[in-house]
Amino acid sequence: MPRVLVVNGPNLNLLGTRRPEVYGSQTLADLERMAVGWGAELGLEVECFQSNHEGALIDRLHAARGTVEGVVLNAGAYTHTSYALHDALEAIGVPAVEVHISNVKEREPWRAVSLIAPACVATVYGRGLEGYRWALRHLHHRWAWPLHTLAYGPASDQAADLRMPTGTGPHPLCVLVHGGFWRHMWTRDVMEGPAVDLVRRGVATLNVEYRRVGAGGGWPVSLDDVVAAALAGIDQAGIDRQRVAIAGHSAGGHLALLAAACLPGLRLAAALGGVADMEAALEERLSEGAAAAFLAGAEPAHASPLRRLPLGVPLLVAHGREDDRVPVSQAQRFAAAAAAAGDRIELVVSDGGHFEFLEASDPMWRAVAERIVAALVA
Ligand code: DHK
Repeated sequence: MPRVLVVNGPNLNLLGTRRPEVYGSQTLADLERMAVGWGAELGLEVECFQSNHEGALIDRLHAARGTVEGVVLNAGAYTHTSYALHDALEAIGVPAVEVHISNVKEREPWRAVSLIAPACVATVYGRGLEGYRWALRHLHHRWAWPLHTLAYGPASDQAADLRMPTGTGPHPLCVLVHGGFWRHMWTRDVMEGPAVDLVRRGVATLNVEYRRVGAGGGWPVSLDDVVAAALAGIDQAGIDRQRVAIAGHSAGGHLALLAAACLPGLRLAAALGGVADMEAALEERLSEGAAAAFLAGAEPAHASPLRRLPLGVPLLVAHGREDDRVPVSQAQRFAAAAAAAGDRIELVVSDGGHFEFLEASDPMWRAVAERIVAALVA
Protein backbone atom coordinates (compact mmCIF):
# COMPACT_ATOMS: atom_id res chain seq x y z
CA MET A 1 0.00 0.00 0.00
CA PRO A 2 1.62 3.34 -1.01
CA ARG A 3 2.30 5.60 1.97
CA VAL A 4 1.58 9.32 1.98
CA LEU A 5 2.72 11.86 4.55
CA VAL A 6 0.25 14.70 5.17
CA VAL A 7 2.12 17.67 6.63
CA ASN A 8 0.54 20.79 8.09
CA GLY A 9 2.57 23.87 8.93
CA PRO A 10 2.23 26.83 11.27
CA ASN A 11 -1.09 27.84 12.79
CA LEU A 12 -2.93 24.89 11.30
CA ASN A 13 -3.02 23.38 14.80
CA LEU A 14 -5.60 26.14 15.45
CA LEU A 15 -8.00 24.89 12.80
CA GLY A 16 -11.56 25.17 14.05
CA THR A 17 -10.96 28.32 16.10
CA ARG A 18 -8.75 30.40 13.81
CA ARG A 19 -10.85 32.51 11.42
CA PRO A 20 -13.53 29.86 10.88
CA GLU A 21 -15.06 31.99 8.10
CA VAL A 22 -11.83 31.33 6.14
CA TYR A 23 -10.60 27.94 7.38
CA GLY A 24 -13.85 26.33 8.54
CA SER A 25 -14.97 25.00 11.90
CA GLN A 26 -13.33 21.57 11.83
CA THR A 27 -10.23 20.93 13.88
CA LEU A 28 -6.82 19.57 12.90
CA ALA A 29 -7.78 16.27 14.56
CA ASP A 30 -10.92 16.16 12.38
CA LEU A 31 -8.84 16.87 9.29
CA GLU A 32 -6.24 14.20 10.11
CA ARG A 33 -8.96 11.63 10.78
CA MET A 34 -10.61 12.44 7.46
CA ALA A 35 -7.28 12.32 5.61
CA VAL A 36 -6.61 8.81 6.92
CA GLY A 37 -10.11 7.77 5.80
CA TRP A 38 -9.79 9.35 2.35
CA GLY A 39 -6.44 7.64 1.96
CA ALA A 40 -7.88 4.25 2.93
CA GLU A 41 -10.64 4.65 0.30
CA LEU A 42 -7.91 5.13 -2.31
CA GLY A 43 -5.71 2.31 -1.01
CA LEU A 44 -3.18 4.73 0.53
CA GLU A 45 -1.72 4.59 4.01
CA VAL A 46 -1.74 8.13 5.38
CA GLU A 47 0.35 9.43 8.26
CA CYS A 48 0.04 12.97 9.54
CA PHE A 49 2.41 15.56 11.02
CA GLN A 50 2.00 19.17 12.13
CA SER A 51 4.49 21.70 13.38
CA ASN A 52 4.73 25.44 13.79
CA HIS A 53 8.51 25.34 13.23
CA GLU A 54 10.21 25.53 9.86
CA GLY A 55 13.15 23.35 10.92
CA ALA A 56 10.87 20.68 12.35
CA LEU A 57 8.92 20.56 9.07
CA ILE A 58 12.18 20.21 7.14
CA ASP A 59 13.42 17.45 9.47
CA ARG A 60 10.15 15.56 9.05
CA LEU A 61 10.35 15.83 5.26
CA HIS A 62 13.95 14.55 5.35
CA ALA A 63 12.85 11.60 7.46
CA ALA A 64 10.12 10.85 4.89
CA ARG A 65 12.71 10.22 2.18
CA GLY A 66 12.62 6.55 1.30
CA THR A 67 9.78 5.81 3.71
CA VAL A 68 6.80 7.36 1.91
CA GLU A 69 5.84 7.48 -1.76
CA GLY A 70 4.15 10.90 -1.64
CA VAL A 71 3.64 14.06 0.41
CA VAL A 72 0.65 16.36 0.82
CA LEU A 73 1.81 19.65 2.30
CA ASN A 74 0.03 22.70 3.59
CA ALA A 75 3.01 24.79 4.64
CA GLY A 76 0.80 27.59 6.00
CA ALA A 77 2.50 30.97 5.75
CA TYR A 78 5.90 29.30 5.15
CA THR A 79 4.49 28.74 1.64
CA HIS A 80 5.08 32.39 0.96
CA THR A 81 8.48 32.79 2.65
CA SER A 82 10.43 29.55 2.82
CA TYR A 83 13.04 28.77 0.20
CA ALA A 84 14.29 26.21 2.70
CA LEU A 85 11.07 24.20 2.42
CA HIS A 86 11.30 24.40 -1.35
CA ASP A 87 14.81 22.98 -1.18
CA ALA A 88 13.76 20.24 1.25
CA LEU A 89 11.00 19.10 -1.11
CA GLU A 90 13.39 19.15 -4.03
CA ALA A 91 16.04 17.26 -2.07
CA ILE A 92 13.84 14.38 -0.94
CA GLY A 93 12.61 13.75 -4.48
CA VAL A 94 9.19 12.49 -3.35
CA PRO A 95 6.18 13.83 -5.31
CA ALA A 96 4.46 16.49 -3.21
CA VAL A 97 1.09 18.15 -3.66
CA GLU A 98 0.75 21.65 -2.23
CA VAL A 99 -2.59 22.34 -0.52
CA HIS A 100 -4.29 25.47 0.78
CA ILE A 101 -7.66 25.41 2.45
CA SER A 102 -8.52 28.98 1.49
CA ASN A 103 -8.56 30.67 -1.89
CA VAL A 104 -5.06 32.12 -1.62
CA LYS A 105 -5.36 33.77 -5.04
CA GLU A 106 -8.20 35.99 -3.86
CA ARG A 107 -6.84 37.17 -0.50
CA GLU A 108 -3.90 39.45 0.30
CA PRO A 109 -1.55 39.55 -2.73
CA TRP A 110 1.35 38.03 -0.77
CA ARG A 111 -0.67 34.85 -0.25
CA ALA A 112 -0.88 34.33 -4.02
CA VAL A 113 2.90 33.79 -4.10
CA SER A 114 4.15 30.28 -3.43
CA LEU A 115 7.87 29.62 -3.10
CA ILE A 116 7.28 25.90 -2.76
CA ALA A 117 5.04 25.39 -5.84
CA PRO A 118 7.96 24.80 -8.25
CA ALA A 119 9.00 21.83 -6.10
CA CYS A 120 5.48 20.34 -6.11
CA VAL A 121 3.72 18.23 -8.74
CA ALA A 122 0.37 19.99 -8.25
CA THR A 123 -1.33 22.70 -6.21
CA VAL A 124 -4.85 22.54 -4.81
CA TYR A 125 -6.39 25.61 -3.19
CA GLY A 126 -9.71 27.18 -2.32
CA ARG A 127 -11.56 23.88 -1.90
CA GLY A 128 -11.71 23.82 1.91
CA LEU A 129 -10.57 20.71 3.79
CA GLU A 130 -11.73 18.64 0.80
CA GLY A 131 -8.62 19.98 -0.91
CA TYR A 132 -6.59 17.37 0.99
CA ARG A 133 -8.82 14.68 -0.47
CA TRP A 134 -8.27 16.01 -3.98
CA ALA A 135 -4.52 16.06 -3.29
CA LEU A 136 -4.57 12.40 -2.25
CA ARG A 137 -6.65 11.55 -5.31
CA HIS A 138 -4.11 13.30 -7.50
CA LEU A 139 -1.27 11.17 -6.11
CA HIS A 140 -3.39 8.03 -6.50
CA HIS A 141 -4.16 8.78 -10.16
CA ARG A 142 -0.57 9.83 -10.86
CA TRP A 143 0.59 6.41 -9.72
CA ALA A 144 -2.21 4.57 -11.53
CA TRP A 145 -1.08 5.39 -15.07
CA PRO A 146 1.88 7.30 -16.58
CA LEU A 147 1.16 10.66 -18.17
CA HIS A 148 2.97 13.12 -20.35
CA THR A 149 2.13 16.81 -19.93
CA LEU A 150 2.20 18.79 -23.13
CA ALA A 151 2.18 22.57 -23.43
CA TYR A 152 -0.07 23.87 -26.18
CA GLY A 153 0.63 27.56 -25.50
CA PRO A 154 2.90 29.86 -23.50
CA ALA A 155 0.64 30.31 -20.43
CA SER A 156 1.15 27.86 -17.56
CA ASP A 157 -2.53 26.86 -17.79
CA GLN A 158 -2.15 25.99 -21.48
CA ALA A 159 -1.16 22.45 -20.64
CA ALA A 160 -2.78 19.03 -20.96
CA ASP A 161 -1.99 15.53 -19.71
CA LEU A 162 -1.76 12.81 -22.33
CA ARG A 163 -2.22 9.21 -21.21
CA MET A 164 -1.56 6.54 -23.82
CA PRO A 165 -2.92 2.98 -23.70
CA THR A 166 -0.63 -0.02 -23.83
CA GLY A 167 -0.22 -1.89 -27.09
CA THR A 168 0.56 -0.69 -30.54
CA GLY A 169 -1.39 2.24 -31.90
CA PRO A 170 -2.66 4.27 -33.47
CA HIS A 171 -5.03 4.75 -30.56
CA PRO A 172 -8.41 6.47 -30.37
CA LEU A 173 -8.42 9.66 -28.31
CA CYS A 174 -10.90 11.21 -25.90
CA VAL A 175 -10.29 14.86 -25.01
CA LEU A 176 -11.50 15.58 -21.46
CA VAL A 177 -12.56 19.01 -20.20
CA HIS A 178 -12.99 19.57 -16.47
CA GLY A 179 -15.66 21.69 -14.82
CA GLY A 180 -15.76 24.01 -11.83
CA PHE A 181 -17.94 26.79 -13.27
CA TRP A 182 -14.92 28.17 -15.14
CA ARG A 183 -13.36 29.28 -11.82
CA HIS A 184 -9.60 29.14 -11.41
CA MET A 185 -9.44 27.00 -8.23
CA TRP A 186 -10.85 24.04 -10.13
CA THR A 187 -8.23 22.35 -12.27
CA ARG A 188 -7.86 19.27 -14.42
CA ASP A 189 -7.06 17.04 -11.45
CA VAL A 190 -10.83 16.62 -10.97
CA MET A 191 -11.04 14.76 -14.30
CA GLU A 192 -8.27 12.27 -13.54
CA GLY A 193 -10.62 9.44 -12.51
CA PRO A 194 -12.31 9.38 -15.94
CA ALA A 195 -8.93 9.90 -17.66
CA VAL A 196 -7.38 6.85 -16.01
CA ASP A 197 -10.51 4.73 -16.50
CA LEU A 198 -10.69 5.45 -20.23
CA VAL A 199 -7.01 4.73 -20.84
CA ARG A 200 -7.46 1.41 -19.06
CA ARG A 201 -10.26 0.72 -21.56
CA GLY A 202 -7.84 1.31 -24.45
CA VAL A 203 -8.62 4.96 -25.23
CA ALA A 204 -5.86 7.59 -25.08
CA THR A 205 -6.95 10.59 -23.03
CA LEU A 206 -5.98 14.23 -23.15
CA ASN A 207 -6.99 15.88 -19.88
CA VAL A 208 -7.06 19.58 -20.71
CA GLU A 209 -6.22 22.59 -18.57
CA TYR A 210 -7.44 25.91 -19.87
CA ARG A 211 -7.31 29.49 -18.67
CA ARG A 212 -10.18 30.17 -16.30
CA VAL A 213 -12.00 33.16 -14.79
CA GLY A 214 -9.63 34.98 -12.46
CA ALA A 215 -6.56 33.53 -14.16
CA GLY A 216 -6.60 35.01 -17.65
CA GLY A 217 -9.62 33.07 -18.91
CA GLY A 218 -13.31 33.65 -19.51
CA TRP A 219 -15.24 34.02 -22.73
CA PRO A 220 -13.91 33.28 -25.38
CA VAL A 221 -10.34 32.58 -24.12
CA SER A 222 -11.31 29.40 -22.25
CA LEU A 223 -12.99 27.95 -25.36
CA ASP A 224 -10.07 28.92 -27.62
CA ASP A 225 -7.75 27.10 -25.21
CA VAL A 226 -9.83 23.92 -25.27
CA VAL A 227 -9.90 23.91 -29.07
CA ALA A 228 -6.13 24.53 -29.27
CA ALA A 229 -5.46 21.77 -26.75
CA ALA A 230 -7.66 19.29 -28.62
CA LEU A 231 -5.94 20.07 -31.94
CA ALA A 232 -2.54 19.57 -30.28
CA GLY A 233 -3.73 16.24 -28.85
CA ILE A 234 -5.04 15.02 -32.21
CA ASP A 235 -1.61 15.80 -33.69
CA GLN A 236 0.32 13.64 -31.23
CA ALA A 237 2.19 10.63 -32.55
CA GLY A 238 0.28 7.40 -31.99
CA ILE A 239 -3.18 9.03 -32.14
CA ASP A 240 -5.73 7.92 -34.74
CA ARG A 241 -7.15 11.23 -36.02
CA GLN A 242 -10.23 9.44 -37.39
CA ARG A 243 -11.28 8.25 -33.92
CA VAL A 244 -11.55 11.26 -31.63
CA ALA A 245 -14.18 12.22 -29.04
CA ILE A 246 -14.52 15.06 -26.56
CA ALA A 247 -16.24 14.92 -23.18
CA GLY A 248 -16.67 17.60 -20.55
CA HIS A 249 -18.15 17.76 -17.08
CA SER A 250 -20.29 20.68 -15.85
CA ALA A 251 -18.83 23.91 -17.25
CA GLY A 252 -16.39 21.65 -19.09
CA GLY A 253 -19.45 20.16 -20.80
CA HIS A 254 -20.32 23.63 -22.03
CA LEU A 255 -16.80 24.06 -23.44
CA ALA A 256 -16.75 20.55 -24.92
CA LEU A 257 -20.01 21.09 -26.83
CA LEU A 258 -18.83 24.42 -28.23
CA ALA A 259 -15.37 23.06 -29.07
CA ALA A 260 -16.95 20.10 -30.88
CA ALA A 261 -18.34 22.45 -33.52
CA CYS A 262 -14.75 23.66 -34.23
CA LEU A 263 -13.09 20.23 -34.41
CA PRO A 264 -13.22 18.24 -37.64
CA GLY A 265 -14.68 14.72 -37.82
CA LEU A 266 -15.40 14.01 -34.17
CA ARG A 267 -17.02 10.67 -33.44
CA LEU A 268 -18.77 11.96 -30.30
CA ALA A 269 -19.16 15.06 -28.12
CA ALA A 270 -20.43 14.43 -24.60
CA ALA A 271 -21.63 16.78 -21.86
CA LEU A 272 -21.87 15.27 -18.37
CA GLY A 273 -23.92 17.38 -15.98
CA GLY A 274 -23.13 20.07 -18.53
CA VAL A 275 -24.13 23.69 -18.88
CA ALA A 276 -25.80 23.57 -22.31
CA ASP A 277 -28.05 26.60 -22.05
CA MET A 278 -25.99 29.65 -21.16
CA GLU A 279 -28.91 32.06 -21.10
CA ALA A 280 -30.70 29.95 -18.50
CA ALA A 281 -27.46 29.57 -16.51
CA LEU A 282 -27.22 33.35 -16.44
CA GLU A 283 -30.87 33.93 -15.58
CA GLU A 284 -30.93 31.25 -12.89
CA ARG A 285 -27.65 32.55 -11.46
CA LEU A 286 -26.20 29.03 -11.33
CA SER A 287 -23.31 28.77 -8.86
CA GLU A 288 -23.73 32.31 -7.56
CA GLY A 289 -23.57 34.06 -10.88
CA ALA A 290 -20.70 32.07 -12.41
CA ALA A 291 -22.02 32.59 -15.95
CA ALA A 292 -22.01 36.38 -15.54
CA ALA A 293 -18.39 36.28 -14.33
CA PHE A 294 -17.44 34.03 -17.25
CA LEU A 295 -19.17 36.19 -19.87
CA ALA A 296 -18.02 39.52 -18.40
CA GLY A 297 -20.64 41.36 -20.43
CA ALA A 298 -20.44 39.29 -23.63
CA GLU A 299 -23.65 38.25 -25.35
CA PRO A 300 -24.81 34.97 -23.69
CA ALA A 301 -26.40 33.59 -26.88
CA HIS A 302 -22.99 33.55 -28.60
CA ALA A 303 -21.60 31.40 -25.81
CA SER A 304 -24.54 29.01 -25.58
CA PRO A 305 -24.38 25.49 -27.07
CA LEU A 306 -28.18 25.57 -27.31
CA ARG A 307 -27.99 28.56 -29.64
CA ARG A 308 -25.27 26.99 -31.80
CA LEU A 309 -27.35 24.02 -32.94
CA PRO A 310 -27.01 22.00 -35.05
CA LEU A 311 -23.47 21.14 -33.95
CA GLY A 312 -23.07 18.53 -36.70
CA VAL A 313 -21.45 15.98 -34.37
CA PRO A 314 -22.98 12.87 -32.72
CA LEU A 315 -23.93 14.04 -29.22
CA LEU A 316 -24.32 12.46 -25.81
CA VAL A 317 -25.86 14.40 -22.96
CA ALA A 318 -25.78 12.63 -19.59
CA HIS A 319 -27.26 14.18 -16.47
CA GLY A 320 -28.23 13.26 -12.93
CA ARG A 321 -31.88 13.74 -12.09
CA GLU A 322 -30.92 15.11 -8.66
CA ASP A 323 -28.14 17.38 -9.91
CA ASP A 324 -28.26 20.42 -7.60
CA ARG A 325 -25.51 22.36 -9.41
CA VAL A 326 -26.72 22.25 -13.00
CA PRO A 327 -30.43 21.37 -13.28
CA VAL A 328 -31.38 18.42 -15.44
CA SER A 329 -33.68 20.76 -17.37
CA GLN A 330 -30.53 22.07 -19.10
CA ALA A 331 -29.89 18.63 -20.62
CA GLN A 332 -33.52 17.98 -21.45
CA ARG A 333 -33.97 21.32 -23.23
CA PHE A 334 -30.70 20.92 -25.12
CA ALA A 335 -31.47 17.35 -26.22
CA ALA A 336 -34.92 18.31 -27.54
CA ALA A 337 -33.53 21.31 -29.42
CA ALA A 338 -30.59 19.32 -30.84
CA ALA A 339 -32.87 16.59 -32.15
CA ALA A 340 -35.22 19.20 -33.65
CA ALA A 341 -32.22 20.83 -35.35
CA GLY A 342 -31.21 17.50 -36.90
CA ASP A 343 -28.30 16.46 -34.65
CA ARG A 344 -27.97 12.84 -33.63
CA ILE A 345 -28.24 12.95 -29.84
CA GLU A 346 -28.65 10.52 -26.97
CA LEU A 347 -29.95 11.81 -23.63
CA VAL A 348 -29.15 9.67 -20.58
CA VAL A 349 -30.84 10.79 -17.36
CA SER A 350 -29.85 8.76 -14.30
CA ASP A 351 -30.68 8.71 -10.61
CA GLY A 352 -27.85 10.71 -9.10
CA GLY A 353 -26.30 14.12 -8.74
CA HIS A 354 -23.57 16.24 -10.25
CA PHE A 355 -20.30 14.63 -9.20
CA GLU A 356 -20.81 10.90 -9.82
CA PHE A 357 -19.41 11.35 -13.34
CA LEU A 358 -15.98 11.91 -11.78
CA GLU A 359 -15.92 8.51 -10.07
CA ALA A 360 -14.62 5.72 -12.29
CA SER A 361 -16.56 3.11 -10.30
CA ASP A 362 -19.91 4.94 -10.43
CA PRO A 363 -22.61 3.63 -12.80
CA MET A 364 -23.19 7.16 -14.14
CA TRP A 365 -19.59 7.41 -15.34
CA ARG A 366 -19.55 3.78 -16.50
CA ALA A 367 -22.58 4.41 -18.75
CA VAL A 368 -20.71 7.33 -20.32
CA ALA A 369 -17.42 5.44 -20.65
CA GLU A 370 -19.13 2.54 -22.43
CA ARG A 371 -20.66 4.93 -24.97
CA ILE A 372 -17.34 6.72 -25.56
CA VAL A 373 -15.58 3.40 -26.12
CA ALA A 374 -18.35 2.20 -28.44
CA ALA A 375 -18.14 5.40 -30.50
CA LEU A 376 -14.35 5.17 -30.80
CA VAL A 377 -13.74 1.49 -31.19
CA ALA A 378 -16.47 0.67 -33.74
C1 DHK B 1 -2.97 28.51 5.51
C2 DHK B 1 -2.28 29.47 6.16
O1 DHK B 1 -1.93 29.32 7.41
C3 DHK B 1 -1.95 30.75 5.48
O2 DHK B 1 -0.77 31.31 5.98
C4 DHK B 1 -1.87 30.61 3.99
C5 DHK B 1 -3.23 28.56 4.05
C6 DHK B 1 -3.13 29.93 3.47
C7 DHK B 1 -4.51 27.83 3.71
O3 DHK B 1 -5.38 28.39 3.02
O4 DHK B 1 -4.65 26.67 4.06
O5 DHK B 1 -1.71 31.86 3.40
